[in-house]
Amino acid sequence: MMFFLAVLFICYTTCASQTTHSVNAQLAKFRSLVAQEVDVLFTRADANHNHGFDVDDMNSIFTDYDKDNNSAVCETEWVSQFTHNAPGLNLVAKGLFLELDMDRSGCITQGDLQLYYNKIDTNHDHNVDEAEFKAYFTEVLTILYVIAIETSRTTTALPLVS
Ligand SMILES: [Ca+2]
Ligand SMILES: [Ca+2]
Ligand SMILES: [Ca+2]
Repeated sequence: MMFFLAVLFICYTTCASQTTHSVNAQLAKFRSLVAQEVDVLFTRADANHNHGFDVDDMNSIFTDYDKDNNSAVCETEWVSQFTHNAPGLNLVAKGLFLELDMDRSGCITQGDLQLYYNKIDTNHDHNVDEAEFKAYFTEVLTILYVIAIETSRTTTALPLVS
C-alpha cells in the first residue's frame, strides 16, 4: 500500500510538465495500481476464502476491529487499526469509516454493516460476489486516493510519505 502511494506521489510531482500522452500513460498506471490494491483488499476481506464477500467475512473484520468488544467500531478504533502499519493512510481510513458508518452515529454497528452490505450488493441477490466487491471498491479507492494526493499537495506536511 505504501509503495503504491509513494509511486503515485512521485508520479504526481514529476508528471505535471509532461505531455498528454504521458499523462494518459500515468492514468493507465494509476488505474492498474488501484486494481492491484482492490485485489489485495478483496483477498483480505474474503476471510473464509470462498471467493465471495459474505456475512461471515464481514463479521470477521468487525470482530478484528472491535478491540474493546463493545459491539461497535468507533472512529478512533477504526482509524488506529487501519493505519497500524501505514500511518500515512489516515485520510483513506477516515474516508472508509464515513462510508461504513451509514447512519452517521460515529460508530460502525451491525445495523451499519447490513446497510453497507446491501449497498455493495448492486444486483440485490443478497450476495456480494467478487465482481461486485471489486467494482464498488475500485470506485471508492480511486476517489479516496485522489483526495489524499490533493491533500498532500496542498499541505506542507506530506501525509502520504512516512
Ligand atoms: Ca469497539
Ligand atoms: Ca453507525
Ligand atoms: Ca450480488
